[in-house]
Amino acid sequence: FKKLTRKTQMTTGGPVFVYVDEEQDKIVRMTPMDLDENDADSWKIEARGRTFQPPRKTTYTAFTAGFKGTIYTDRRIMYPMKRVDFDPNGERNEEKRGESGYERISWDEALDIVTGEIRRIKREFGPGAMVIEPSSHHLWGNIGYRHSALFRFMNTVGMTYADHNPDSWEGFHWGATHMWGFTARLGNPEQTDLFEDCIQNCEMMVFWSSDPETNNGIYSAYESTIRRRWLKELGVKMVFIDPYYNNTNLLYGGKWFSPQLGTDSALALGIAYTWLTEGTYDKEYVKTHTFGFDEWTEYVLGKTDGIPKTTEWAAEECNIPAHEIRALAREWAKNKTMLAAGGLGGWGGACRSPIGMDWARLMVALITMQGLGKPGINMYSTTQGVPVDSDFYFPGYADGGIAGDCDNSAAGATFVYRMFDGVKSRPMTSNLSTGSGVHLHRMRLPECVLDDEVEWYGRGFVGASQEQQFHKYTYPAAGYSRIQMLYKYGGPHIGTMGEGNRYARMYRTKRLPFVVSQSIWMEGEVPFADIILPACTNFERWDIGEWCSNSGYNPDSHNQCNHRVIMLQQKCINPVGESKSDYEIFRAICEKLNVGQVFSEGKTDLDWAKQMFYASDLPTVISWEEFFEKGYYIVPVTNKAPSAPAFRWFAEDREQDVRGWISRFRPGDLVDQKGLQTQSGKVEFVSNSLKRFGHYDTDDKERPLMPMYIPSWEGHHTDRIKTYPLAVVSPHPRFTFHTHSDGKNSYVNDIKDHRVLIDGFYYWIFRINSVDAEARGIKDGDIIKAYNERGSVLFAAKVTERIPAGTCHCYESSAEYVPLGEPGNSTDRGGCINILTPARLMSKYASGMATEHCLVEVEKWKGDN
Ligand code: MGD
Ligand code: MGD
Ligand code: 4MO
Repeated sequence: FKKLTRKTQMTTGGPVFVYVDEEQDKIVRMTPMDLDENDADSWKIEARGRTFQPPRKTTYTAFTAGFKGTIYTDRRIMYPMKRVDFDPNGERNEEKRGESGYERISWDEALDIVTGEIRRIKREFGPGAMVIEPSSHHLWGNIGYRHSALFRFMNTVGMTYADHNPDSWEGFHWGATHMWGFTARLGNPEQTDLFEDCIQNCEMMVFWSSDPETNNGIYSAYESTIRRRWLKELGVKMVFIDPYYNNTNLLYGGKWFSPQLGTDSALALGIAYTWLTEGTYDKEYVKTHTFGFDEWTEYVLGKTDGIPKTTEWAAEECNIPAHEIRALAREWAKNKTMLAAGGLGGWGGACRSPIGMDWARLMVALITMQGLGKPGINMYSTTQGVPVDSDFYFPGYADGGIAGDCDNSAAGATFVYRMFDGVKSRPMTSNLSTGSGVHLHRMRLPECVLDDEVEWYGRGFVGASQEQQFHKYTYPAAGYSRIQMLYKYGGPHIGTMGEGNRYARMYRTKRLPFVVSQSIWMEGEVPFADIILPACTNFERWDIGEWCSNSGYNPDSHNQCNHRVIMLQQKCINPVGESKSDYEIFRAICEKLNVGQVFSEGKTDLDWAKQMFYASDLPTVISWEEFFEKGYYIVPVTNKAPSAPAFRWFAEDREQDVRGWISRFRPGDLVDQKGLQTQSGKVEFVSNSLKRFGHYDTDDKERPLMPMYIPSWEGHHTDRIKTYPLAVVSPHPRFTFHTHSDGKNSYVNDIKDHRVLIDGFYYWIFRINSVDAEARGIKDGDIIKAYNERGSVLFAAKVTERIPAGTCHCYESSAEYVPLGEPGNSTDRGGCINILTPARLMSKYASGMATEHCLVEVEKWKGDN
């Protein structure tokens, strides 16, 4: 055997030891980490007569295990490329994008074309006409991350950022914030120290739109699996409310409730009705901790609209028998119950649906009625809140890295002051993407290109106040030019954004004169670009980062992992082909534009990693040399602050004492440092913020003043159900991280629950009940076409009883977009279910995505396009 070198790297699915054959410059193997005796001790919890301690190793996901396959795939972009019929000085043939081929060009030529266009656009159109758009998720590492290197580049050159919608949070952000505040978490609940509370006190878990065995909270691989196993061993009852018999349900058993899509709010109201009429809610708590409860009670009992929300009424809507709803309500009230609303403590596919805002608010309503914050009673999903030391400071990826952009990241909270001295090293803020600058909405990108004027409310990732999301935006902004150049980073949107075909159509028009794609793989939207710049993966460059730590609107998210793992992400191999790190590409462009020194300060990515090391608490415990050698540091738990479970302070009417971005450190919305961020300081069943905004009874139809049942506009009460009778739920894929690791000819394609090989093509899977399949003559493994007025997509049928008749299941985020005919107007064979989901926003004033369910018809594919 050759001698292999062990390197350390981090991924969205866990940290890895990477074994490298340095002679061959090749990655040979990747494994999870085994912690050794020099690493800090693990935490320990005493509960119900037992001691619980996590295993001394890390876990990783299928897509992390398969990383080698995506590094060495033939789908890697090996050198810079130019679309064959694109001539920056002559005919651009914009309308041929997506069909033309590519020719290899040199880095010099590519950089000359890109910088030539940047100069031209700045001189001809002025600021703001260049738009840059990365995606939600980036390969791991605080230096290379999009909030870091990309923002520094964007702000150095002067580009407009296409604002992201709060995709993961939608219903919590646009809905729940108006009930309990927590804008600094975009409406999600705090989770600090809840695992200890859960294992000591909880008797029943209700997983509602929550599948942690699939979603792993976020980024935390299978760290929480053991916690649920312990709960199971202790006899904690588990209930699952999910149209799909999800993977967590599959592993732990427990009662499965499968509501008709778009009707969860009716089910929630049926439960509330039972508690109200049987007197099984916490009356004292509700009296002292809520606002508007009586008015909401009148609605539930039917005194305001004449419809009592009885379990019979709910049964009719959601297809769950009334006696089962009553039994659930009674068990819930009888036991100390934790509500896992979504996979992280918040989130959940239901929050990304047309009923997302009401669903999220009703989750808050139910847990409040039972005494939110009392021992064993909380909104908790088992994925966060383990007892790690969160006071040891290391930044997360949303803390702005080497950019320090306080407008577009969490840099201004803490990190920017530690990272930059303002003399030798400076942050790089935006001249365009500021509160009052120029804005584009990622989900309205096609309209911003194709339409003359676009309007929307709320930038999305805004956590300063509840009111901030009511701000109105127009594109183009007054005095700024229209978009002349799209600098795209990766290319997933046809697989991830509603009515995905819009993105393909956007590219094929003269209204978009220049498109650059800086990408690692040839996939999705990438082959619509004029110039393609090949980037490399994090395994081919230096970086630094902490497992699971996004920080920002997910404060202390490292507490999903059983150990805090801070890692020097070592360069394992040289960049494949002629690819370069994103940082080096940005630097090369900046150098040609005479701003190279401003961008890089003369530093390499490793120099920046070292600067970040010194900006953290690491130097107090380990030297740079030792960290560089060993590659990682496990934060000990010895200095952990005393246990302060989420919402206990609220239940006990004390000042907030949990960790993270908490109101106490930004008390502008509080009175006497007490209570919630809402106007009343209480959980508002009638929202004062919505009342002040004033649209609840006119045209903000999907967001009434209090949480109600508003039937889904993509559901069974619409006329469309006659033409498109099947409702499809499209949650996050189990075996990939969104589009990361899908396709690309990697081993992930061979996972039989991910894609299916039929006649030489790997089709994405569409799960359909045997009744619906039989009615259409569809058999397991058939190629089917799912369609509606938005488009059509081919899939491999999986006939299953894990989904009831009338409902189908299809993961979102196919990385492949393979149109059979004209791009944007023909059937896709890649498997982008989001071609069929709505582009409509949650409501007129809530610019969230509502893609989680859609109506379609399905047939056996007849070979048409
Ligand atoms: P989802 O997969 O959207 O996850 O985490 P979540 O929002 O918690 O939904 C979870 C469950 O809700 C699914 O089982 C789905 O069937 C169910 N569901 C969907 N709609 C409804 C509904 O209307 N009612 C009910 N009762 N249930 C419903 C998301 C989180 O996951 C995020 S935001 C990201 S970015 C990460 N993505 C990701 C990934 O792509 N792959 C993997 N493997 N893990 C991931 N983790 C993260
Ligand atoms: P990602 O897969 O994260 O998807 O949607 P997107 O943000 O659109 O896109 C990442 C892109 O960046 C990929 O093209 C990848 O190749 C590229 N990339 C990654 N790392 C690097 C790098 O280091 N360098 C370069 N140059 N490129 C890189 C995610 C979004 O999807 C999310 S977060 C949610 S929560 C939504 N969930 C959801 C749902 O629940 N249902 C439905 N139907 N749709 C959904 N869409 C949303
Ligand atoms: Mo997300």
